[in-house]
Amino acid sequence: MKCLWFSVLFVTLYVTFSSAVPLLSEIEKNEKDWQFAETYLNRFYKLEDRSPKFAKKMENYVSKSSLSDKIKKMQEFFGLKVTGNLDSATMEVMEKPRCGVPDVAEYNLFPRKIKWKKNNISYRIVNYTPDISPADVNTTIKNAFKIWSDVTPLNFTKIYEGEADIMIAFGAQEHGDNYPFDGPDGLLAHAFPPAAGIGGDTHFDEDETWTMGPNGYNLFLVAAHEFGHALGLAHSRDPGALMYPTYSYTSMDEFRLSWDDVKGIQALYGKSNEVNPSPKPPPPRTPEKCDPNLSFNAVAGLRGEMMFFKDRFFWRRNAQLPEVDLTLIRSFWPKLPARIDAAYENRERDFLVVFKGNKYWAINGYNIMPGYPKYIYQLGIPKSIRKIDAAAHIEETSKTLFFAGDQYWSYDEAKRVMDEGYPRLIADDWPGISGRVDAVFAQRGYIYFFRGPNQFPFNIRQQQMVSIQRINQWLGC
Ligand code: TQI
Ligand code: ZN
Ligand code: ZN
Repeated sequence: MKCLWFSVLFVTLYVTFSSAVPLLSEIEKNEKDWQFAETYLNRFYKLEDRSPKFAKKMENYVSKSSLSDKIKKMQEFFGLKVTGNLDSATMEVMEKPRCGVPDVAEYNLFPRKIKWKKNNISYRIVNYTPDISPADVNTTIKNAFKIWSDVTPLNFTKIYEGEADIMIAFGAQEHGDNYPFDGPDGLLAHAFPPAAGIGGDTHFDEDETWTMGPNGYNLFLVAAHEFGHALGLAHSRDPGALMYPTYSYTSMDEFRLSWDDVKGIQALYGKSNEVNPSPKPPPPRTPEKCDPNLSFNAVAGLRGEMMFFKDRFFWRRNAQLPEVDLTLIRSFWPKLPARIDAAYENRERDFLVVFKGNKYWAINGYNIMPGYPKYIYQLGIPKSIRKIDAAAHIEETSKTLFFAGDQYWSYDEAKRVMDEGYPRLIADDWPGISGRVDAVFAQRGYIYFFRGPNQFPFNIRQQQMVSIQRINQWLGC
């Protein structure tokens, strides 16, 4: 696993983003590499303003960073020599296919697997934020430790005086460790890797607004992430992991450590030694784009890109970019559910429509339009239909097709009513497509039916299927 020295990395990050940026040395290869690198780095090392609140906080980390900074960040992440230059070793990593295999883990440990050499770890809350009641801070910190003790042999004990292994404090600007905070935005918190003294200590920036809910910064989420660092975890490349370096709000009772987080912490401390653990669902795994058994929940266009929805995520495919981008649905649309049933884009009106169960949402950009969610029966789908399987908008006719079971409906977007004579059997009008579908997508005279790992492109005008293909071809596999 690629390793990161917290202090070296932290200083590098801090110095990198605050000092004059060294000019890039002569590009060792041709212009093509330069453009490839820029695309790669913008794709993988740029915190766009997706979760409006948090990304703004990170902007002094990223938006001021030039390409050289992004190259440094990428070199740090992959354990390469940090030069900021586009050297051959760096190009080699960028060109390596990022196509994962089903059990790849993306977590990272600090160098030499720094860890606590004991299982009983003490913590002390040295002071409190005025933003949250002390009782709620106590509960939140206890819960943030519990997510890690639940999956390891670790026990966390709170002490009220003296030196604990993990000293927890709120502070602003320079607060005693030469890693000053920076006022609102930017740094939110930091934690030192396991070691005596300052090791494990975790500090929260008092200039942030700490909350128990979705506004400001959720103390539970940030603390859970920081305690991952305090136990020896660096950042993960898995966008579904708590240790992935991007904030996206989840309520405490919905929160689950990802499979990648659990694998990472158990690589350090082993599994929980609880004798009769209450049966718990397995930690959620992030879908692998090249998994031969992959299936989609929904497929839709979005402003020229394609969106492939799966579980909590979507892959975003831009035909101009070499790689698809895996993102948490909630980092774009915090109020949308995971595991959606169907989605389509109405390009004429520039909105995306997402379906789950008997509800649907109309989305414009990052915003859910007022008055949503609505109920699918309001579109004219019978109340007996509890959910739809797929939806596709056909631009040429401005009709939207809804698929449920072995039936489908045609909705006239212009008149905003369901067409007469529906539902019809899918098999009658789309020969070769028998039974239910996972997702449907229409573009340029073709309608693509997705079922399990296969897709069935259909030529609409000729009313015939043209081939059977694997769905992960869309994801570059
Ligand atoms: N603080 C960084 C962090 O805790 C400090 C840091 C930067 C770091 N690079 C590191 C720690 C590498 C260990 C290894 O990640 S932060 C998040 C995010 C921050 C960021 O204020 O940027 C969270 C604090 F990005 F994951 F949301 C908490 Cl949850
Ligand atoms: Zn500090
Ligand atoms: Zn972090």
